[in-house]
Amino acid sequence: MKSLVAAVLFAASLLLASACGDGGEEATPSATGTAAPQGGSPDAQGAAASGKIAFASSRDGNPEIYVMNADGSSLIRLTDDPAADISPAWSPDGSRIAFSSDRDGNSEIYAMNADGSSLTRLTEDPDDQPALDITPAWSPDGTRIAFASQRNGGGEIYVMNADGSDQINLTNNPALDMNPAWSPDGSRIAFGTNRDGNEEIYVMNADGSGLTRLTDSAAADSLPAWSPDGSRIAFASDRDGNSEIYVMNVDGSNVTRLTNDPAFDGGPTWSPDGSRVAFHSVGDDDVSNIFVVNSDGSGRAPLTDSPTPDLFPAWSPVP
Ligand SMILES: [Ca+2]
Ligand SMILES: [Ca+2]
Ligand SMILES: [Ca+2]
Ligand SMILES: [Ca+2]
Repeated sequence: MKSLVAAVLFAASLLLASACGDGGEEATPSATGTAAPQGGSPDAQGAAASGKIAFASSRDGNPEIYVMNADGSSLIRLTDDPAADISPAWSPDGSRIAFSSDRDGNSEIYAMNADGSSLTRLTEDPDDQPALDITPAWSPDGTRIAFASQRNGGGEIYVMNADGSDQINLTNNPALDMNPAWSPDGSRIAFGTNRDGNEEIYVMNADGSGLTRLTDSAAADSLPAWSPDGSRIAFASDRDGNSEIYVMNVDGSNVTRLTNDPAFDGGPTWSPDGSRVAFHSVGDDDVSNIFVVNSDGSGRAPLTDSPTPDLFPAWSPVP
């Protein structure tokens, strides 16, 4: 079965891996591979950069997890493994980062300290039943981690304790359910699903009940991210011709577009104060970099400028 979950993962891995072949010549060392924002950045317009942003990048040869300051400075690599390490997600206190990696044969969820130490594997599928376990999301109280898994054949949203115990599925639908995102009060989980024929954003209670659809477009609506105050959800959609970042109220109303450009914009993540949204954007050079935009759509600016793809930004919830 060639699922969309797999396609998304493979597409991301391909993006990350695409520059590996020629990454040896021009690739800059990680310490200098990040562009400090220039004059046109949101910082220059008055908003203070705060917190840290984790992301995946293949700038050192294969997909690894990195962290940088929210202004793009002080880049540090956290993982060092030949496997694809992707989809970082912060614990609410900023002390741990969950991510997915296929370093043990098939994609599993792992967690490490925010400095890369104390790595722990949280999921483990039987050898004869390898399944993708991807896109972790930490609950706001730090006790649980939601993720998407194909272990039951389709793609479902699961939740487990933060130590990997008590793994249960919250969705049970032949369609592909993916990319869970917790509401800041922990009561609800938004996610993407193609159960209506194309991808839409849904929300459910944290126990899987109360399922509600938030988007209704013929386009692919995906990758929900809850604003820190709980009032809005950012997401990616190609409803206007190419993938852009949008924001809507949590009941699906009042959709506004934050980006408007030919690039493929995806993977939104909010700053701790809700004033800005970081995302990845694939430009004319087919390389993805991390960008930031003010939450009113102004001040779009790059945070990274790497010849290799940078993807899956995750803004630390700690300012
Ligand atoms: Ca790696
Ligand atoms: Ca797995
Ligand atoms: Ca749709
Ligand atoms: Ca775009």
